[in-house]
Amino acid sequence: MTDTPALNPDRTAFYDAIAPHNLAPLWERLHAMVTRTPTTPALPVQWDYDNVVRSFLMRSGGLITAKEAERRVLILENPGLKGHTSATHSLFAGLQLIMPGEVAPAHRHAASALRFVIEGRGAYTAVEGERAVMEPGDFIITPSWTWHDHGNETDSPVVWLDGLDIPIVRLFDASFAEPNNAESQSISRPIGDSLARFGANMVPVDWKPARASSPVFSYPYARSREALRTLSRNGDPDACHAYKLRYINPTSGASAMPTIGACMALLPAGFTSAPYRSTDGTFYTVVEGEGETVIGDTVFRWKPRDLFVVPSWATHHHKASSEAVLFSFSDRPVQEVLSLWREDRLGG
Ligand code: 1HN
Repeated sequence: MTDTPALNPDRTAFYDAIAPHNLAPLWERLHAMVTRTPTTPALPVQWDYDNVVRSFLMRSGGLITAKEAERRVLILENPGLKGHTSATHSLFAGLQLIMPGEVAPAHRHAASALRFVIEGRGAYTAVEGERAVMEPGDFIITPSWTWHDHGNETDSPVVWLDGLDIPIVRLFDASFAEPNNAESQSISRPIGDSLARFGANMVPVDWKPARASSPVFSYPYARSREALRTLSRNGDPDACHAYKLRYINPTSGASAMPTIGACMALLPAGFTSAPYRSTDGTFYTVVEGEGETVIGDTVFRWKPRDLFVVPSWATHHHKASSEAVLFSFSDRPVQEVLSLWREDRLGG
């Protein structure tokens, strides 16, 4: 590849002449578009939940009700993508607050959403007629076009991380949304029903999948944590990932939702990961422990409930000062299906 040709008056006049006809010269743009390695406007960024974000979130609780807001969410917006309402180029992240006695009304949309419970316990998300009661560290999905509403019948605020594929839906101009007639959808199945049907390495005999996403809506933290604890006792950690498990659709082994992949990792106390990069810009939140993540020249020190972004292809490593648990999500399943996903294990 050669450098972009220098501007000259004849060429400028030519570009001006063709522009009204909806024509443009590729040779002026080619090298910015077809880069040798990934470039992204997304920046490494961190949010301190306990000392910064939490008080703003609670203030928003006094400004607007969940009902009026429809969803009372503070957007975790990447400073390199201002105005884009997204945390990475392809994924939205936000923190949703639901106060005691509130309901976030039922709706459905083409976008898929994950919830990861940050603070408080006992609120619920209802998905397709089944409530999931939320505990810190639980991973809950609302797949594309499924009815969902949230409610908090406890006496404390509840906060969760929302991750949505909104920018992917926007890329394809494929957004649909619909409100439900009822504020809360009617409950047709008892709590725990989907986990009993699909979460015991069994499925109901003769069951056929109706959609690509997981029929399990709630992945309780207690189960994920126990699996990681056992893994960490049974073998050596991976050099780049330590002990890392991927949330799956148990009926297919694919990611829980086709557009968003999510994982939980346990880093032993004192563990330093080998440098790593991958094409999926990744959103992290800290569930347990303290440590730091070094992204290029940026060092983020973290503690429970902190949130941070590792942009696409940014070389990074983690250091855990105490035993730590990290939850993360990215667009990796989309990139894999499109044969775009790549990783580099540097020194691991
Ligand atoms: C949404 O519908 C929810 O259903 C949460 O809880 C966050 C962010 C952008 C667009 C729609 C929800 C959202 C959202």
